[in-house]
Amino acid sequence: MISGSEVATLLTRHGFDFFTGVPCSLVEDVIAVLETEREAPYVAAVREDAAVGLAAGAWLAGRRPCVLMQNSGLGTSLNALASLSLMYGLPLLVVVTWRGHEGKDAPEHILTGRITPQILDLLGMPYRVLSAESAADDVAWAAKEMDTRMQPVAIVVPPRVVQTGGAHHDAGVRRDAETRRRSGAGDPATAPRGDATLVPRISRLAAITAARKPIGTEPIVHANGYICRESFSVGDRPQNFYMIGSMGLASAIGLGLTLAQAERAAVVFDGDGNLLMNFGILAMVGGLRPRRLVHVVFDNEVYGSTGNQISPSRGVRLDRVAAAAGYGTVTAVTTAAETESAVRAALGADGPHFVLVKTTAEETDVPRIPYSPAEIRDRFRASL
Ligand SMILES: Cc1ncc(C[n+]2csc(CCOP(=O)(O)OP(=O)(O)O)c2C)c(N)n1
Repeated sequence: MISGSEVATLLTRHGFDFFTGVPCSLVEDVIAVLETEREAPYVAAVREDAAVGLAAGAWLAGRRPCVLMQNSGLGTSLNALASLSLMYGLPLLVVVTWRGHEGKDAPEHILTGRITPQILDLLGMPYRVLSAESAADDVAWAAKEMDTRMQPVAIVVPPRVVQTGGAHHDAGVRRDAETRRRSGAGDPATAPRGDATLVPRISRLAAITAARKPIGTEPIVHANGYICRESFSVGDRPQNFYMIGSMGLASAIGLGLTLAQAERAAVVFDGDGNLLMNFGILAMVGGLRPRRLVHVVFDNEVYGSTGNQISPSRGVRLDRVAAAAGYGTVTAVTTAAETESAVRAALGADGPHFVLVKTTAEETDVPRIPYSPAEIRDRFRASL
């Protein structure tokens, strides 16, 4: 195996000087190093296609860009790659992780894993599969190839080629401290107005536990990643829809539920990264104003499920954006008691409701969802 910092060094040595993307745990150690690059720190993009757009702008302005993404994000960025990078001929290195490699992975990765090389072939993007032995050659090849062809090329990263887990815990602790510092805890003079009350105090698990208390038989649609898993560990029920893929779409599913059954409350347990990937949903909710939608966002200011990379929510009050978009009620809370009473109030009144729960980046060791996607689907639908 090769370390994350060795990969980062290879990239910078070959002149890559603009890094962006959406994280995948297979390259968490690489991103952890790139986030601390002095000259050009990794830019957290809200979607993979936005990252491809950023890279286009960076190349036009004289940089040598690299986008890091999970292969699920190849789907998200197909159009940006086809009708921006490939059409204009904008050089770019896409580092794509290969989840679902050899059919061994969580269900959401299997199909995309099987067709990852074909997607690149269909797009006409040359690629190499990274190996620890050939890594230096692979990066040199990519740098040369994208310049001579004037187009995007890819390096595909299978599991167990780049070390992972080295940066995970430290990053969470470091970012919690940084969050407190930036939010002005103990330093009211530097706190942005109104933000001092939003110092994270509880873990996401404590927040999910509190939010679950007032919920009876109402359906909950969970965003992918640890939000699903921690809520499952608090208590499983057929009315829990566990989104194990399709990052960003839990809110859309919840909106669909309330549009189809307007009298029934529907709760969404979202993450900041998930919401940012589908930010336009706020405008749809604001425009459609479904009365019984309760949109709860557990905002730990990081992509917790993939290694605690900083998320853009750090600098944005998501609750204020929701208020501006037209939600009926908007609350921002930081304690378990406030979380419980905000969700209780939302369930008992007309909305649409938005509850922002600021949480720490702490993560609990919880099991994966044991059900197949079809089981999740069938018991959830029957419960409605
Ligand atoms: C299109 C796509 N890109 C990347 C991923 C990898 N991924 C899975 S969960 C996750 C982080 C979710 O972040 P957030 O919504 O903030 O929840 P948290 O894990 O922090 O609780 C990411 C990046 C994915 N599943 N799909």
